[in-house]
Amino acid sequence: MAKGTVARTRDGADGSSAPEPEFVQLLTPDGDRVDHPEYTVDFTDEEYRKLYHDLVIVRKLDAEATALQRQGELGIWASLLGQEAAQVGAGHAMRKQDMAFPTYREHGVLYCRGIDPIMPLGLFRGVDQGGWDPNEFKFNMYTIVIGAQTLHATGYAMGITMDGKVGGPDGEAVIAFFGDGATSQGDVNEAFIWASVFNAPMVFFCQNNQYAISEPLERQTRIPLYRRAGGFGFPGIRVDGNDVLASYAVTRAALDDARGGNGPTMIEAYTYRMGAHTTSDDPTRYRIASEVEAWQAKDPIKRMRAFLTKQKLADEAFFTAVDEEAATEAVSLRERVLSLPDPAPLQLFDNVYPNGSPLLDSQRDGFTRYLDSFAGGQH
Ligand SMILES: Cc1ncc(C[n+]2csc(CCOP(=O)(O)OP(=O)(O)O)c2C)c(N)n1
Ligand SMILES: [Mg+2]
Repeated sequence: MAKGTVARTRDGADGSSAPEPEFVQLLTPDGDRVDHPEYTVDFTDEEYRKLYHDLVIVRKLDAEATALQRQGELGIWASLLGQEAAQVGAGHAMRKQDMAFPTYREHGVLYCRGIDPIMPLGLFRGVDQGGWDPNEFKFNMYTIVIGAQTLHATGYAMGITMDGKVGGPDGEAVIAFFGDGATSQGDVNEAFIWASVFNAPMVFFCQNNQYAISEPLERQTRIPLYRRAGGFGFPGIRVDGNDVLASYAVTRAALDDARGGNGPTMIEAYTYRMGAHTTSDDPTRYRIASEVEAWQAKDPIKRMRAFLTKQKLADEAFFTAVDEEAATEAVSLRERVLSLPDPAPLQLFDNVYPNGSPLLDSQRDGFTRYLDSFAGGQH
């Protein structure tokens, strides 16, 4: 190499043409259980089945939401198709006292937190501003502003430390979800620094689904994302994001580490966004079909089903029952979405500030006069 030139490695950073990246994997795409020197899981048979159950339900509800959007019942929908294992693994890894800060795509984590799946649909239908109580479910509101939630999460995690709730198995930890594209945001890099220097009880969970809308990963980074953490002074680890067992094991260990006072970890869940960015996007314009097909072979649900079958942990009757339950849940979701009432126009001004504000009051007065100007003045 010529003097002064820097070796540039791009391993894993150029999408599907790259060799399979190194990551923690406990379940191969064929459903075979493999060992890892540091990570393992110890589920009961029932718990393995529950993971499969949640993967299937979450995918079905997501498909129903996409259909509802296509029929004009939602304004937009951001599908999690392909990312179920990353999310269900991480969702189950959280302990009750842990707090999550999601993006707009974390429907799988939301489901694992016990939140009614109707809640995000109200948001995407434009009839409410979220619906769930973040404190009750320990799951913050969806955040559309890319990366912003990582700073909110870090501030929250620093607060946990100040409240003396870190240390020991009952300690609290925080997990922030974000995408590969978000790693290019200033907010995320600032969050890394704050979390690092204040040793915050944080897990940064990056779902690398290979795209930020149409921008491929190679436009965000020249090194694997998990290696960014090292530069900020905390560990980074890459996990097979289509392997629910690995996602669980790695996230559980990182959260326990954080709650024990050992500071932040970055997890890169290596996965793929099988659908469009949102229902407003057409991915056929910027990626080729063979890439999608290659990822289909790594499907998170198929491999868990293969595992359950090979291990004789479930039979056809079980799989059919789960599919039937998912179908019933989807019908119920659809019915409930269609009957969501439209909010009164002035409700827009509720819940903005706890004690109101003069500016908001004048805006509300102006909007009231505008509404009154219509015949009948009904609002
Ligand atoms: C601050 C900010 N800039 C731009 C956008 C527009 N935007 C919405 S989603 C998105 C891409 C995010 O990609 P990634 O972080 O990889 O998450 P993914 O959607 O793939 O889950 C962008 C640029 C935004 N919402 N917020
Ligand atoms: Mg992405």
